[in-house]
Formats: sequence, structure tokens, C-alpha cells
Amino acid sequence: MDFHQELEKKAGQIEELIKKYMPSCKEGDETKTVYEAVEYSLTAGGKRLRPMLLGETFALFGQERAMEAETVERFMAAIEMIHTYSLVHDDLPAMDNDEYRRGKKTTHIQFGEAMGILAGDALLNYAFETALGSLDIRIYRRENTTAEEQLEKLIRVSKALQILAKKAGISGMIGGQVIDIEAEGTCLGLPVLDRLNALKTGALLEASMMIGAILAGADDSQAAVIEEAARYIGLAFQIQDDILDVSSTTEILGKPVHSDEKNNKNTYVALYGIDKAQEQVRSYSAHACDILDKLPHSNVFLRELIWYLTDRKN
Ligand code: GRG
Repeated sequence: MDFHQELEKKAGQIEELIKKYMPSCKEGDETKTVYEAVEYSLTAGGKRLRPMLLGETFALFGQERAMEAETVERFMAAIEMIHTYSLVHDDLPAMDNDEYRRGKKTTHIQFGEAMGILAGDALLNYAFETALGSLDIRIYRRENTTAEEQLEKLIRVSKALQILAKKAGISGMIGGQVIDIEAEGTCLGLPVLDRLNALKTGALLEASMMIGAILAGADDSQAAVIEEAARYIGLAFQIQDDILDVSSTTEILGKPVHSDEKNNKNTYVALYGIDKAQEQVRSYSAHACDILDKLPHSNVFLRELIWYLTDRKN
């Protein structure tokens, strides 16, 4: 199977698991509008990159019986819910005020602003409900497992939960969004722009990969290597996003182009131009691969994915 076929197959599997963990309500329930808004935003498409990175980093470390599949799946679904909430809120009138996302009307345009806010809140909360489900001891009670092994897995899950909360939170993605909003119309230098990108975009990619590693049994020093590699993948991903904003079309991207200019955003492209930006995407991606090479494990698909992202079209 070539890389693109494999990518499509894996993305299809992730679609299925997102549906499996999506919240649902009874027919006629008075709260059904928010469920509809959540489903609308979660099933609108998207590359499913974060769950894919989580699963691939798990595979990088994982061996048979490393961790129950349900636990890995729950975290994969949770990270996509958090990512989707961030997009729903980022599109709101108080933030980027965008009308299209993932090729469809944004959630607040489709359901109204209040429901857009609530759907984002619901996604964030439900992400934690989903991930916390993996603390259920029954998942780990199988034949031939000792109490000690079960406890060891629960400790990994609790570490993964801490990473998820922290990287999505005030010192992670939300912090990045704060810098981004406050810097609109100003001109940031490279150190602050890198910090903004590392938090707004990188933090969730770091969470995805670190959680995959931790669930598979990686130790703290290996998780730190993964965090550093993910940081560079995140920086490259954001610069590529900035490049696409000036060089692609609304049809291909599924969201408005020239949105950064409209919102007076600080971007690598604005600071250095498109050629230098493209060079930097490749350089950060190569650096991420070099960092991963420090590990005694390898995952060919993960490496190909990192390079695929440098040339992505949406
Ligand atoms: C509102 C708390 C809060 C945070 C918002 C994620 C974010 C922070 C803003 C969205 C806008 C933006 C450019 C974010 C940078 C990260 C990024 C490039 C998101 C888009 O991710 P993709 O390309 O989207 O993976 P799909 O739709 O493919 O899932």
C-alpha cells in the first residue's frame, strides 16, 4: 500500500471512531440543538491530523498488549473534539469572524452565535468525558493481567489526562490564542511569533504525540524527545498554514483565504516572505525527523506523514 492509500485508510478509521464516541441524545430531547451543532462541526471533515499523530506515535512505541485499544481510541477522539472546539470558537465574530470552515458554513453561521459558543464548550467538556472514560478499571481487567499491570496502565492514563488538560489550556493552546488576539495589528518579532505558533498550534500536536507515547509506555525522557519533535512539526505546520492562506484558494482550503491579512495577523510569511517561509517549513520538518531519530524505535508512516505535511494543499 502506498503512503496516500494508507493515509486515506487511516483517516477513514479515525472518522469511524469519532462517530463512535460522538455524544448523542434521545429523539425529541429539548437539548438536541447543541448535539446537532456538535455533530455538524465534528463531522464536517478535516484532516484528522491530531488523532493520527497520536495513533502513529503510539505505534512508534507500542508493542502488543502495550495498552488497550479502547483507551487509545478515547484519547484520539478527545483530541479531535478539543481541536474542533478551538476551530468553532476561533471562527466566532469575537475572534476571526469567519463564515466557512472545512468547506461548510461555520457552526455559528449555521446555528447562531450562542449555539456556536455552546457547541464549542460542549465539545471541550465532552472531550474530557471521553478521555476520562479510560480511567474505568473494567477496561484493564483481562485474563492474565496482574493488579500491578492494571495500576501501571492507570498511571499512564492519568499522565495522559494531565498532558491533555495542560496543552489545551491556559499555558498551551489558549495561551497562544491570547497572544494571537492581542498581537493583531502589531508587528511581532520572531521569538514571540515562534512562541505564539508553538502554543496556538504546536501545543495540541505536542499533546497528541506525547499522549500516544505515554499510553504506549514511553518513559519521561522519551516523552520529552517526542514533545520537542512535535514542537517543530507544529511550527512547520503553522507556517505552511500561513503559506496556504496567501497562495491557495477557498475551494481547496474549505475556508477563506487572505484571512490573516484581513485580521492583521502576525505570520511568518508577512515577516519573511513566501520563499523563506517554505524553506523554514522544510527545515523545521527535517529537524523534527532528526529529533525522532534519537529514539530506538521508528515508524515509516509517521516520517512520511511529517514530509507530506510540508507539501500539503489544505
Ligand atoms: C479559540 C481557544 C481557542 C483557540 C483557537 C486552533 C486555534 C486556536 C485557532 C484556529 C485558527 C488557526 C490558524 C489555528 C492554528 C492551528 C491550525 C492551523 C488549525 C487548523 O488545523 P487543521 O489544518 O484543520 O488540522 P482541519 O480542519 O484539517 O482539522
